[in-house]
Amino acid sequence: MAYWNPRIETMPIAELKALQLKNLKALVRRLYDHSPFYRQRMEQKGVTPDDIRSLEDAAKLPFMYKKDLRDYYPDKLFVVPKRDIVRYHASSGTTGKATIVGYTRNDIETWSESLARSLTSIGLGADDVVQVANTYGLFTGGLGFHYAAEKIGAAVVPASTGNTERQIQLIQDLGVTAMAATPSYMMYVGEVAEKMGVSIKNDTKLRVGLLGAEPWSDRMRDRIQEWLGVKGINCYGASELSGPLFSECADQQGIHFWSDLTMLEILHPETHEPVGPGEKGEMVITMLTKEAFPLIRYRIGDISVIHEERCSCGRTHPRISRITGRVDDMLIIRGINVFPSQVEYSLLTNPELGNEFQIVIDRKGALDDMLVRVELKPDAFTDNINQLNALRERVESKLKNLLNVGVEIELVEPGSLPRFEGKAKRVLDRRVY
Ligand code: DLL
Repeated sequence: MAYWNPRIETMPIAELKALQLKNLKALVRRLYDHSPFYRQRMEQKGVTPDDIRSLEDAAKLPFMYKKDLRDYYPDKLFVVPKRDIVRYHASSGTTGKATIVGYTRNDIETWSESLARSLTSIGLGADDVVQVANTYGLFTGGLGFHYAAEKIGAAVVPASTGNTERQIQLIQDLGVTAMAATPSYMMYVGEVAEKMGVSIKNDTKLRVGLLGAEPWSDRMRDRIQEWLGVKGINCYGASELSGPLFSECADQQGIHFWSDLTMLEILHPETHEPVGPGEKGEMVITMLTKEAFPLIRYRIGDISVIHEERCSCGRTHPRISRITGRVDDMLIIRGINVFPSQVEYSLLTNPELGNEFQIVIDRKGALDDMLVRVELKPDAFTDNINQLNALRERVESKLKNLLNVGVEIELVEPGSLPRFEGKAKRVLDRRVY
């Protein structure tokens, strides 16, 4: 079993917890002294850095929410001078504005180190050829896997998304052994390969899928394994945390969370009090060493379970089970985060449209399809097809520009969509994972 950083990865649990506490104390002190936002939040809760004497004391610290990221857009939560920022990434916020994340040089280094440990734990190394089929750009998937794969000495094929036939050609010609992608794109690659007369299992060296950025199931993992001969490794992360940061090891017993870099709590779904290992709840993440954009007790919204016993691979850091859902209404369409509130925000900028809409998500073949049905206002209702088509195209392109994902719009008659007495149910998610 190879380790990237054996001393840290196999550190005795007590020592690891001591290191985690040391890093937590330093983080709280730094933010109390240098971040007006965190200082104010801590004062509101009546907590000072001196109150943090054990890991349990973290429960005294204030939470941070996605809403805070929006309220302090774009960089008001950064705690380093602008000249120390070397990179920005962004991901969708709950309304029109994206969430911006800034990185110092050390932040990029820590991010790559975290994922390099994960890639090594799967058994990847200098002999591997890693095709990165996650989007390069503001999304963190592409560059995240790129830097980590280079760090472990693998050869990177920076294919990004799309042009699937060429991806398959490259897999064959360059002897690609691992591919980073969303699980649904991995399946799509399998489908296109079959149409081209290529069997991923028999005609290529592809054996590992670094898959994540969207929910998927054990069933889908087994299908990818049996059909394509590709071991589906679950990879987890988020732009606010830096990007893809963690994965399962080759033993596939949960996603290793590096405790020297992060602190993970699981909250009871109703009381929001921390629960123990083995109990399902909402994940709350503290990034212990991030410089530009640190996070204390960030309510990321994902639901999982933590396991603390040492893994069969020898690593002592805790693991989480597959993400089973979210506490909010965030949808993930082709790996891209979409909030129904963003859809509403964009639709309402069109004076011809009414207030009622419905989002229908389907999985046709391997990839997600999103349809938005929206009511016309009575005075915009017409049987002039050209006029309606022009309106539909305008609404579609506005929405696509905001969400970064293709959407089909269906304009419907005023009053034809369901009305709700209680909470509106605007999303019909028909996907089966
Ligand atoms: O999805 C980063 C990433 C890239 C992770 C590539 C893994 C692989 P965001 O776009 O900010 O960042 O979305 C983060 O995606 O809070 C989860 O809800 C969801 N998510 C990420 N990985 C998984 C996974 C990237 N393995 C949000 N299973 C997170 C289920 C996942 N959901």
